[in-house]
Amino acid sequence: MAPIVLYTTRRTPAGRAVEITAKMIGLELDVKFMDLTKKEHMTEEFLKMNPLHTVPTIVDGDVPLYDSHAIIIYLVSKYAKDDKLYPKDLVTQARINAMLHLESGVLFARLRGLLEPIFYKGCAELPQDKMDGIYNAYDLVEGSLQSDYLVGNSLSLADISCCTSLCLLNTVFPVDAGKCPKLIAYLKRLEQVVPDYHEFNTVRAEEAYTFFKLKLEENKKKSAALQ
Ligand SMILES: N[C@@H](CCC(=O)N[C@@H](CS)C(=O)NCC(=O)O)C(=O)O
Repeated sequence: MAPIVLYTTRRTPAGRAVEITAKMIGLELDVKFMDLTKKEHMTEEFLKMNPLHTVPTIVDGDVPLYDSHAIIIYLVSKYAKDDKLYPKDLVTQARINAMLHLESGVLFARLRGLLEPIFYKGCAELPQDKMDGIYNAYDLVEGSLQSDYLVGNSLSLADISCCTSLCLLNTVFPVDAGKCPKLIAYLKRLEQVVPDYHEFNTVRAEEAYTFFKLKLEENKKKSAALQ
């Protein structure tokens, strides 16, 4: 069987969640890194696979699927040897799903709301209300951490999904250890238990941070030159 193809970028948290999930269940992927600045996700061919033009997108056989949360549930349900990452128990699944929605609707959405205008739209500043939204998101995760992991006492898709955005957020906007000690300890724990955390999260988040600083500086110079 040909490996599942993953269209993604090195920096995207959503794509990294798919890479980590595949690694954890021993699934080989044919990873194709795309360049969104060259609009490779807006081609007719890509839009046929994913009309939302987002990465990650996978193609399993001849079936294209998109949205990281949908993809990681699909991969574990279809290919994992056991259900540890997404237990069949419906209450546990509902709790994991709630955290996947937190990742999608709060963590990733607020991260994207801040970074995208800088990466792609020439924005030269970080609006305070958006920064406040990031620190409020940290408080929400702090409050959600009732044990070592987001759901129950073992690593699940909730952690795999949330840690990708959290790692990048924490690199760019460091978590205050005084205000969110559980979150800091949680991220350190995940560094130990998620396979290749350093490569998938730390290194890639640093790459995003470098790009962020470069673009912010470039945008500030352009905006100053216009005044
Ligand atoms: N909810 C989606 C979000 C994916 C997403 O927005 N990815 C960004 C890259 S970080 C993207 O593809 N942006 C291009 C676009 O929206 O046109 C997921 O989890 O897969």
